[in-house]
Amino acid sequence: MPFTIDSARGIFPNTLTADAVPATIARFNQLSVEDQLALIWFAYLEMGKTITVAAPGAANMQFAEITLEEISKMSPQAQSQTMCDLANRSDTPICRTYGSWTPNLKLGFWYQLGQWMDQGLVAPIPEGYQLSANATAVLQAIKNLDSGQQITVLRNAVVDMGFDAKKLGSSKRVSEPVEPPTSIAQRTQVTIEGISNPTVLSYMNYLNANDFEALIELFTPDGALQPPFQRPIVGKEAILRFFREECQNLKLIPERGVSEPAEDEYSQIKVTGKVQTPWFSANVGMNIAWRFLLNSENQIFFVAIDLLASPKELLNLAR
Ligand code: ECH
Ligand code: GLY
Ligand code: GLY
Repeated sequence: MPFTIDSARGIFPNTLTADAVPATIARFNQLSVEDQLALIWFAYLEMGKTITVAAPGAANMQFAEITLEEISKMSPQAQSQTMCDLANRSDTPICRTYGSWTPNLKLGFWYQLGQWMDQGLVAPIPEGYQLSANATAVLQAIKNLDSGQQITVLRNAVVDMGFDAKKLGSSKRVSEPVEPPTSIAQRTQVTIEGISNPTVLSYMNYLNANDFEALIELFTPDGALQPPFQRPIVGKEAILRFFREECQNLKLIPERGVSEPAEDEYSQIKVTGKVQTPWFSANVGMNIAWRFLLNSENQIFFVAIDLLASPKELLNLAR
């Protein structure tokens, strides 16, 4: 029986993903919006003691600038209300604009607001704000996660805010400019213990070089890519858009892998290693598994990217 995307999702079922992340998000979503904002503020302060966030580039922030300006001119009360609206996913003009942004723009927007709150230019979380008992417990749960899982919780919380992008339609999407790929002379080549498959090596090298046009040609026309904790993105057009909108300047550091034959002359390959996001660079390495399913022509029919439960999972290459 040939593979479907659904059956492909089940390859290497022994892979242990960081379920603490969706579990924590679910608990976070139960909190009042005041608690949500204060909790993120406290979590962000706490994390700032050990890891540094990189400021987004100015060119990347041009699309959020008008909204940030607008907020900076509001009364403190209106500023707090706007933040609550965002956490509430309300239907307001600002929440609609926010909903049209890619994850990086949303993160950059909050990065700027956080700076301004810190400097007293935008309404802060009230001094002495008391988290509810539930919020205190969720904050503690976040503190107990490893740094890669912590930033994933924060990212997902930020991405989910604002008006639901699905209700806006994809034509409204706003993203940062796509930079040209790294020049051939400056590219680095990965090596992966146990893996010589040229498609898998090219996948890593093209992504590291932001060469999305070459990268997408590694996929079958009906291929799919499944980001951590998300449904698969299906088809070359959608995957290419995802690469251009959400995958610039990632650093993939694969370490080891296994390759096995599968049905219908397919092959399944699992690779483990680290990934760095430009937001935290080498400060935070996320423990990642890639689960590839390649067809007989060595094209990618499916690849899942998983955030692993623990560093121990980096050594788990069992089927
Ligand atoms: C303040 C209080 C009020 C409320 C809010 C505030 C601000 C919060 C801020 C948070 C900033 C958080 C950030 C998080 C960044 C996280 C980035 C992550 C990236 C993960 C990327 C991965 C990539 C994997 C992939 C691979 C592939 O092979 C294919 C593509 C892809 C405090 C004001 C809200 C400012 C900056 C987790 C795992 C490897 C799937 C992408
Ligand atoms: N410094 C994070 C970014 O601009 O993507
Ligand atoms: N998930 C891609 C990024 O935000 O870096």
